[in-house]
Amino acid sequence: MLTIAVSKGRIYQEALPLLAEAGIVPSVDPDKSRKLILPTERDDVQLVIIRAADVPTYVEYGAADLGIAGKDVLVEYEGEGLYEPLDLGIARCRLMTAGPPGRPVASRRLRVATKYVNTAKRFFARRGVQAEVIKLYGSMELAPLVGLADCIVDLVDTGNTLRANGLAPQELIMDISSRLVVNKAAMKMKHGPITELAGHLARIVSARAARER
Ligand code: PRT
Ligand code: MG
Repeated sequence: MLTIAVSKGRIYQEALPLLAEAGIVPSVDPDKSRKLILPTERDDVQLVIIRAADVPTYVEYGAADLGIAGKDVLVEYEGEGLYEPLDLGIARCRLMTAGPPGRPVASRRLRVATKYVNTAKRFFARRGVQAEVIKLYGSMELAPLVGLADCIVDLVDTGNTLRANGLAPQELIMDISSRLVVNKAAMKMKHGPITELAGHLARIVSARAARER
């Protein structure tokens, strides 16, 4: 049995057609069911539905053999027990700094609000900027509006969320897409089925990319 960890939101929506092309079709709709383990039409594959940020943990500890996770989550996780064999090219966005347009550079240490604490610290350290990073769990856009922070580090897609809150994108930290991740021990123990699935997904992804060109 192969167990694949996927989060329920936009990654699931975009992963579903990819998985379906590889013959993996859940036999229950997670939006209509409270089940967290979804059997699929392939009796050798099941999905577990978890929070996006928990995917690397499940895969690193071998509770799932494979997972699909955003590069933002993987970079922030800083784990060591994961292979990342394939960029699935889905759930694309950019990890950016953002803040009120035209605000003068803070005279004190820059205060940054984000849920990507490790990534933000590394980004500002690399540029030699003294930053105090404040951990938030959501609604980062609010922080500069109420004086909690000078800027934020968050994901940007259309930019509508920033604009709606009077913020502007500033610097690109990295381009984001979702990746296939694999548990290291499973890669040895279930080498055949995992490389077969990863290979199948890789062919689907490159066929898609060729169509988009
Ligand atoms: O929902 P839950 O709290 O469990 O976790 P989650 O919110 O992290 O899950 P989900 O499904 O919302 O997002 C999971 C993954 O999707 C992220 O880790 C990214 O890899 C990827 N992704 C791609 C995005 C976006 N695009 C995105 N735009 N995740 C979030 N956003 C948010 C962003 O945080 C901001 O609030 O959308 C807003 C910006 O969008 P625009 O279009 O207004 O710029
Ligand atoms: Mg969400």
